[in-house]
Amino acid sequence: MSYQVYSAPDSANLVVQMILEQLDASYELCWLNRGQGEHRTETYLRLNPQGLIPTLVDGEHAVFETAAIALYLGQKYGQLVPASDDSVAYSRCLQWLFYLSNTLHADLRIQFYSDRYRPDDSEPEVFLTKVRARVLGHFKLLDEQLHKHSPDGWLLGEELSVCDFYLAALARWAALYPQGQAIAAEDLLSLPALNDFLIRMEQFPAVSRSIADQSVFGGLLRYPDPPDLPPAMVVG
Ligand SMILES: N[C@@H](CCC(=O)N[C@@H](CS)C(=O)NCC(=O)O)C(=O)O
Repeated sequence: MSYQVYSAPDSANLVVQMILEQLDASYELCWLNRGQGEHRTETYLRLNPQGLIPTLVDGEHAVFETAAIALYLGQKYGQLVPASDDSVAYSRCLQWLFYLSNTLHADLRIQFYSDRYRPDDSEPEVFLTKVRARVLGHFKLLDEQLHKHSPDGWLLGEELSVCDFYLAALARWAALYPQGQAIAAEDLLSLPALNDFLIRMEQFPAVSRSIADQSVFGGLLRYPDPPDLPPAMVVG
């Protein structure tokens, strides 16, 4: 049976799609038009009461939150997530997955949608500069972690995991959104282990195929290009 992934171009569904591709799972992308508020309809809110993208539907079961979907799929297939009875490896996976979700992705949302978070009396550029510096600090920490397993390893060590696909997408968006005001790609790529990681992640067909499905015809992860679509359809 095929999964349904509620999606918008270059949104967090990209992480889910890359994982499904890597697992060779059958899935269908259900596109929502964010410009027309299709992620806020009553029908969609029944699946994801936050009104955020993505949601994965597996038969009668709907799961939201990117990290939770990643864990659900990895465990279901017994791939890309260490077995839960290996408590050390499993806790390492949870640790980095939560870091990516609760810290990096959460702060990236502030970078993408700074107007929602910025105090009314603060200068937009000053606020965004602070947020970008915070986000870059998170990537530095991740670079140090990747460095421990370089040149052939991944975020958790020797084994590729869902965390790697999540990190790859977060690095792509960090250098892209908000368009014209994102972190400079050169700043991210000056982190050597991260740069090397992104080069290797770009080689996965699961990555290139999934990004192509977002209507992206140029750079994937390192010098990312936005989807070739009207801006209203593409917001972080
Ligand atoms: N914590 C959520 C964040 C998802 C998220 O930020 N989704 C964005 C698209 S990348 C979204 O739905 N944005 C619409 C909005 O914030 O109004 C998750 O990991 O699923």
